[in-house]
Amino acid sequence: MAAEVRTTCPYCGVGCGVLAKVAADGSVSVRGDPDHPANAGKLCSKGSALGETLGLDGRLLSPEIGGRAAGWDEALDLVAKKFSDTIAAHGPDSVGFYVSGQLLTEDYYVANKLMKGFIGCGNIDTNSRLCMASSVAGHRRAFGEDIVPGTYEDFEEADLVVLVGSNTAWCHPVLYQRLLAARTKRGTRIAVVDPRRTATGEDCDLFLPIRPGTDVLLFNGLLAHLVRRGALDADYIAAHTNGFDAATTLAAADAPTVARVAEGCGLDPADVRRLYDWFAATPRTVTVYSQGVNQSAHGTDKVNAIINCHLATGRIGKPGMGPFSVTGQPNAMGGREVGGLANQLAAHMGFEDSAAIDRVGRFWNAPAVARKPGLKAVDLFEAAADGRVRALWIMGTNPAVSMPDAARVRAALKACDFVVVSDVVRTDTTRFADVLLPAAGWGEKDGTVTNSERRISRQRPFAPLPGDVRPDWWIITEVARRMGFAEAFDYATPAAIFREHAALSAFENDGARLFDIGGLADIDDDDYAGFQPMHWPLRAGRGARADRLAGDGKFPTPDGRARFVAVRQEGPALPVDGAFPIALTTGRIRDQWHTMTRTGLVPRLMAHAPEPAIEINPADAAAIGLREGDLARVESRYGSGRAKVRLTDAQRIGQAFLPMHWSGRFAANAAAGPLSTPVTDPFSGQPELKHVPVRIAREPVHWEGVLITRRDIRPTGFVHWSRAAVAGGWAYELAGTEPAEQGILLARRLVDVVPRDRLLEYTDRRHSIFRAAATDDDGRLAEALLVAPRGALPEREWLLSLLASGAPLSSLERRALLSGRAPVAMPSIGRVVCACFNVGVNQIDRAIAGGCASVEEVGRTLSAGTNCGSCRVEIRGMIEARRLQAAE
Ligand SMILES: Nc1nc2c(c(=O)[nH]1)N[C@H]1C(S)=C(S)[C@@H](COP(=O)(O)OP(=O)(O)OC[C@H]3O[C@@H](n4cnc5c(=O)[nH]c(N)nc54)[C@H](O)[C@@H]3O)O[C@H]1N2
Ligand SMILES: Nc1nc2c(c(=O)[nH]1)N[C@H]1C(S)=C(S)[C@@H](COP(=O)(O)OP(=O)(O)OC[C@H]3O[C@@H](n4cnc5c(=O)[nH]c(N)nc54)[C@H](O)[C@@H]3O)O[C@H]1N2
Ligand code: SF4
Ligand SMILES: [Mo]
Repeated sequence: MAAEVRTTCPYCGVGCGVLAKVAADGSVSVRGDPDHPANAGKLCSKGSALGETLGLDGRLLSPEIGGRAAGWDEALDLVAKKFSDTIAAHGPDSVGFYVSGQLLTEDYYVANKLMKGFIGCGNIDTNSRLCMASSVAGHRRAFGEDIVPGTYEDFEEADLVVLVGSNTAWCHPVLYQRLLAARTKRGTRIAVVDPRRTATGEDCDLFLPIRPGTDVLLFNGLLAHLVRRGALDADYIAAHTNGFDAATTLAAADAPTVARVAEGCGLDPADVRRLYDWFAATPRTVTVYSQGVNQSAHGTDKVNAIINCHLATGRIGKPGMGPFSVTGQPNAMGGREVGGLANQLAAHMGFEDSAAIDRVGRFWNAPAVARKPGLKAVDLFEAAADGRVRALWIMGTNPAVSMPDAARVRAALKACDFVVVSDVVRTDTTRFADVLLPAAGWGEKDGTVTNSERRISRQRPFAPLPGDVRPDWWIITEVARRMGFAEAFDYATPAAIFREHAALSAFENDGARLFDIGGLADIDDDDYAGFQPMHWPLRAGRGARADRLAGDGKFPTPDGRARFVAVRQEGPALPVDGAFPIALTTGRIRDQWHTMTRTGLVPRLMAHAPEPAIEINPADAAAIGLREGDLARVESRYGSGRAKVRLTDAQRIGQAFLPMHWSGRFAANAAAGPLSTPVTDPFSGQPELKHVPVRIAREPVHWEGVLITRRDIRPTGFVHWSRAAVAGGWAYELAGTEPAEQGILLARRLVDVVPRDRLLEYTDRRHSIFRAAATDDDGRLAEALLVAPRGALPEREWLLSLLASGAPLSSLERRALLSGRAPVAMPSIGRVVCACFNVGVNQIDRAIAGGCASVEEVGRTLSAGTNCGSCRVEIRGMIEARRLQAAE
């Protein structure tokens, strides 16, 4: 049996250690690494399904030029020539890179060095612009450098954890489970500030359903309250900070009373007071924030409003205390360290300081080093649209889906003269590539990532590179060599790149930059191979050091003091109005990762939420005339989309939520990107992805269909379709506004390729019902298509079980096919709640009815909730609902 390889999960910023093992048949199994300090052996539903995402279906296996397969030499020569020619004709500002937190630090480092050092332009930006830019800007304003002072242990050593705009239960599940475990032990209080009652908000001690965009007011009110109560650390403020008076004066004017805050934030004054009292009285307080804070037109101010409260109480960098920005992507932090943002240079040095620019230029031996920031993501695509940027290289991100105003981004990709895309699979973005470069994916890549708590870990390969696939660092350095920069990009291994990156962080660094990993500048190949997860900083010759930063009150500003930033609550950049009356927010669901390129392939990850759904409050739905399961049309000023309606009182009246995940490869038109606004925060350039005014209407659906098939197809011509991976193939949901007879004709085209003699068909014209089924050579189910008027489709669970079983059909089953119904009744497990053990809502219901009165008892009976724990909140809700029912 092959040995287990120690690597890191490629999903969220928790950065869990993973042990991967390849079996003799090539299948890969994973388990949590018990020795990794981030997760101590735990994995969430996504992490534990990693082994199921590694098939070669859809993989890019060779370079392509204009859609035809090409060799590496030809593709690399062309990329280098087009970039060089464009720069020669139009200057360095006419090219750009758009990169990603999916890249490893070594990939990121060479991409940044090529653009900023040798092309001599700042035009390299990253999808972290959509993710962490406001935190970066807020940290730099307050601390002078982009530092996250705390560690995950602070979650466990705190007495109060305030989660702001963070659905930690679903988005950082293993960290959340650590918090819950600590709560059981020490009685930690958890407060959640989120407009929606998320899974995180379901299980907390205080839930504040804040009016979207008003977090500055809430935290200004807190600062004013701390002043009024005298709950300040006056010594700390005097010794270690600047700007206290200006910030508190503005906060007091902005948020003079609890009543005013409650009114502005749409909250119950008693809840606001409770939060303030808890905060004032609890030294060990951690305030955790992510996209509800960052993705806002006022994101940077939100970050500083939070940090101000921690500075005022001296609660930074000490056990159980601190503001804590949890990062999204596996290597969002590594990208920030190398300078992957257009307004950063490298190794936490910026463009403000000409000495720093010279220093980086000297270190790289790069005479052309960029002297000014480049274009940030939204502006970069705008420049591609209007011809200022003529050659664009996209690596490891899917902007045709994930950028705001995505239709405009697609138009920009079409308009741009030369578009290169490096990706692992085909995506909505690769369709626009002039040159497509097949990159190594997780399990093949080799390098480092940094998680939310500044811990550097290794991603290690355990599978060979398939086809002609190459790692990103290799692709980038090959292009650099061909552009004439061979000497500066002469690396044989990722370890060599890492050493240089470490050396740059320490270069002429007398302690002014906290990001210093000079202690690793001489790491040899063996130590790099065996590298154990470590926090930075790791200075040369410093030996043991504290894991937290700024605990001594010293900050990387010129005078060593942290800065209060005076902020004021601004009105919404884009208020709702009569034409677009609903405030739409977008974000994540439990088992999907971004544009679904990996998690969308795993049946058990699709089962929790198989269709794209817009969540709205029943009162709004009633006013619009929408019922559960209807198809809604959602329109903003930028674009439109369609999704199924999910009614929930977790959503407040006047607000709606759409997941960001469903790309054009998974649904006709259900992406959040085209609806979202490109309005950005003035300091960070981060777009306001959490708020856009929309209107919602009911689509008059006349027919619905479902196609269960082994084939991977892309339906066209339908008003709506979406698909979910199921065991053995795919299930396509179809819906249309045309009369049902027309729907039948349209849907029937999907099985046109099936040989006539294979296809069994049944038509009931009077009721507009159509059914078709086909078996393959071995007599196994290959296709089943059911079409019926709205609401009249039979259950599909039986057909799905036939596809999953892969066994030849019995004659009884074959005869039953056209009824669409099982020949013998089978109990349905219902919608899957526990993705780890594939346990459905009906099974849990039955277990509760049978006497299970706690989440633990359900776990003992069905195993549900006993692995990653992400579904425990939902199970608890079901037990609670049953108890209330019984009491009525
Ligand atoms: N399952 C899963 N996990 C993931 C990811 C994934 O795709 N899937 N992606 C990873 C990445 S890259 C990221 S960046 C993180 C994101 O992790 P999170 O930030 O936790 O996730 P989101 O769902 O984007 O947004 C969080 C919450 O912000 C709330 N919100 C909206 N507007 C406001 C507001 O004005 N104020 C406040 N206080 N809250 C508001 C939303 O209702 C939402 O519940 O998740 C990471 N983890
Ligand atoms: N409306 C709305 N939009 C959002 C958000 C939101 O909340 N709402 N959130 C934003 C946030 S926080 C984020 S982080 C972004 C994420 O948005 P994207 O970055 O577009 O999302 P992914 O699906 O993670 O895309 C990563 C791509 O990289 C490829 N890939 C994976 N590993 C590698 C690799 O090693 N090398 C290469 N070359 N390719 C690789 C994958 O196949 C995939 O196509 O979305 C943003 N967009
Ligand atoms: S919490 Fe889940 S997605 Fe995040 S790193 Fe850990 S296993 Fe991966
Ligand atoms: Mo993100």
